[in-house]
Amino acid sequence: MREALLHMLAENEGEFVSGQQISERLNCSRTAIWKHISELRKSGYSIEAVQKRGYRLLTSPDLVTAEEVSLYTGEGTFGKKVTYKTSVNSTQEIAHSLAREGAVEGSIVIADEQTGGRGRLGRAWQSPSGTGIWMSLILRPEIPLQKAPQLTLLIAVAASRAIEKVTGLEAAIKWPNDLLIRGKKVAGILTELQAEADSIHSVIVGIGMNVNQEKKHFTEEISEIATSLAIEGGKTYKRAEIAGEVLQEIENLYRSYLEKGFAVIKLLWEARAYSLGKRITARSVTGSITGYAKGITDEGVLLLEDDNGEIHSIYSADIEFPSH
Ligand code: BTX
Repeated sequence: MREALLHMLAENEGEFVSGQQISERLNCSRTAIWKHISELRKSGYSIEAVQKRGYRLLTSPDLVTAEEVSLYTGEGTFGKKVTYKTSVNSTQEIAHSLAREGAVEGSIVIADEQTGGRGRLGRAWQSPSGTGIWMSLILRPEIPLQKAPQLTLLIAVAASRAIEKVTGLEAAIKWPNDLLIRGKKVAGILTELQAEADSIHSVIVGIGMNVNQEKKHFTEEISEIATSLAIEGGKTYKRAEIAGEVLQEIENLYRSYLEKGFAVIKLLWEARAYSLGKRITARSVTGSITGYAKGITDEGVLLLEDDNGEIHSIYSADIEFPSH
C-alpha cells in the first residue's frame, strides 16, 4: 500500500494527486491514506497536503528501501522482491539463507549499512550508512559450474553501464571484479555459489558501490585507493536510482547471456577492461606471476604472457600494476 502510494506520487512528482484518485486506485479510506502519508513524511519524504487539491511529492530522501528501489527497476523482475535492512552484518549472509529457503531468481537483499561487509578472501568491505549501495542478488542460472566466473564479468559490465547511464562517468573493469574510475576503486563484486557436484543451486552476487562518500568517509587504509561517484562526478546521486539501473542492466545482459552465450558479454567486457595489454602481476595463494594481460578466454579466464612468452591461465587472483 505504502509502495503503491509512493509510486502514484512519484509518477506525478511536483503535481497534486487528489485523495479521491488515491482512494479509488488503491481501494482504501482517506484515513488510511493520511496514515501512510504521515509515515512517509517520517521517513524523510516532503509531501505537501492541500485541502481540495490533494497531495504533492516535493522531495524524496536518498533511501534504498524496497519502495524506493522499486521506483527504478522498470519492467523487469529483478529487484521486484526486495529485502531491505537498515543495518546488517552482511547482505550476503541474508541472501544465502533466503536462497536456501527457495527465494526466486532476481530477489535482492539491500542494506543502508553493513557492519561486517565482506570482500574476497576474507577481506573486509567498508559499507558505512547512508553512502553506498550494499546489495546481494540471487541468480539461478542453469549453467555448468565452470562457467560461473562469467557471471562476475557480466555483473561488472552491467554495473559499469549503469554508472555511465546515470552519471555519465566511465568506470573501467579491472579483472575480475573491481570497477575503477581514474584508477581508483568505486565498486567491487563478490560472487558466491551454492552448488553441489557440478550443478549450481544459486549464485549470490554481492555488489558494493561507493556512491555519495566524500573523501573523509574513507578510512586511512583505503583513502588512496577508493573513490565514490560523488567524488568523481562532483555531485550526489540517488542510490535507489543507480541500484535500479544496475538491476535492469544485469537482467538484460543475463537474459542475453542465457540465450546467446558469453560472446556478446565478452566483447562488452573487453571494451571496458582496464588491464588488457598492460603489464600486470597476478598474485594468488599459490604465488605470483608478472607479464602482459593478453585477454580473456570464452570462459572468462584471464590470459597472462610471462617474460618467457609462456601463456598462463589465471582463474583467480589479485591484479597489481608493477611500477616498472
Ligand atoms: P575485494 O576483496 O576485491 O576488495 C576488498 C578490498 O578493497 C579491501 O581489502 C580494501 O583494500 C578495499 N576496500 C574495502 N572497502 C572498500 C570500499 N568501500 N571501497 C573501495 N575499496 C574498498 C570486493 O572484494 C568485493 C566487495 C563486495 C561487497 C559487497 S557489498 C554487498 C555484499 N555484501 C557483502 O558483505 N559483500 C558484498
